[in-house]
Amino acid sequence: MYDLTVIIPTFKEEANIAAIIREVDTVFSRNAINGEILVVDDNSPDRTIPIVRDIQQTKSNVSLVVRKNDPGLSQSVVEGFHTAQSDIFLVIDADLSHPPAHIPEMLAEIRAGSDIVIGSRYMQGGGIQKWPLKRRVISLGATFLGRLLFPEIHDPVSGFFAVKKGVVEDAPLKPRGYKILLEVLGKGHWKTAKEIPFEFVDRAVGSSKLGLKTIVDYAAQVTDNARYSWNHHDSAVWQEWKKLFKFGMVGLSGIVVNEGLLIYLKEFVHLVLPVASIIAIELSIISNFILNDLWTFRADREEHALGHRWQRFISFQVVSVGGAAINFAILNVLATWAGVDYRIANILGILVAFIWNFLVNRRVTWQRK
Ligand SMILES: Nc1nc2c(ncn2[C@@H]2O[C@H](COP(=O)(O)OP(=O)(O)OP(=O)(O)O)[C@@H](O)[C@H]2O)c(=O)[nH]1
Ligand SMILES: [Mg+2]
Repeated sequence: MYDLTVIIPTFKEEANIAAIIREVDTVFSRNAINGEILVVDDNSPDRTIPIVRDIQQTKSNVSLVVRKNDPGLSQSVVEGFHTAQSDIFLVIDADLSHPPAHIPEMLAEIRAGSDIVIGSRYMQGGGIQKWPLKRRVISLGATFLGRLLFPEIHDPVSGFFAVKKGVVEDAPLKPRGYKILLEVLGKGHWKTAKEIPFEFVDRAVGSSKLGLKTIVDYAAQVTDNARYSWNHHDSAVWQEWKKLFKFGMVGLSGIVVNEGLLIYLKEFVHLVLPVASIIAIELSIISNFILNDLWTFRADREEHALGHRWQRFISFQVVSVGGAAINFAILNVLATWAGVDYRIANILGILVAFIWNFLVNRRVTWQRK
């Protein structure tokens, strides 16, 4: 039994396949990893298959699956999951875009307890070298769509990731298109995902297969995962959207608290408006915090990185002031300079502030360890 299986999906990679196998194998020996290299090829018409067969003569840890039906990158990776001879799978492109030097770190994170480890291009320390603008825009669009499902994950469509066997073993994956990670996140059995930054290197040789069909397939895949979560309430997507919904309900309750207190303090306590308003705003922030802490993010309570309720409160307070400033700025800029009706401008301001509040509080105030 191997420690790890590195799955390399290939189609027409004769220019890269020997180099990627060599690099991965070097990383294995330098780090004392007993690893399997599993090439899953879609019956490439070029020399990819004979090259791998040739390497197999001298390296017993290199396996090859040649697929004849239902070609596709995601399908090949899933076939790799079912063929691999270990309990940890790591998927890597053949074209040297994903540096094999990160493999030991990803393996270590899995061993330390993460169910999924993602090589991330879109977090601090990560990046993409030499991509034309068009590719960047398409990739950012795909990433944005993916983040609607997984707001916590910077790069939910990376092709460089590791998973425990148990995550995907019985998962009802519907592999199609390019973004197999999204499918694994949407339908796999996992609790913890860890991202590590890496620098994506554009392929130097060989041909790219990205086309319009890829984009259409991807949109269908996102929709399918959203639908799946609607029927599977233990899925990561459902859990995340539940938090967003609760956060929204708490926000609405805050408006009621704010308005009610304002009227009470002004009419019955006879405070002047600015004072009454400040008190009403602050108390609604406090009540929002208490409800979010006890209800919205209750499921994460054992795992808050800000362990003390006071730390979370201070963070929430700062983020809320930022949200109010965003609301104020959008209202005034749109209404004063862009001629937008102030009531509509305010609704837009509230919406943007709400999204800000949710995303930042999710990532900071109630971030998980
Ligand atoms: N088995 C299999 N592998 C594929 C298929 N399409 C792409 N691959 C492999 O999947 C990996 C990623 O494909 P790439 O063509 O590099 O995709 P990309 O990185 O988005 O685009 P470029 O690097 O610009 O080509 C590479 O190892 C390809 O050989 C396929 O249909 N079947
Ligand atoms: Mg590539």
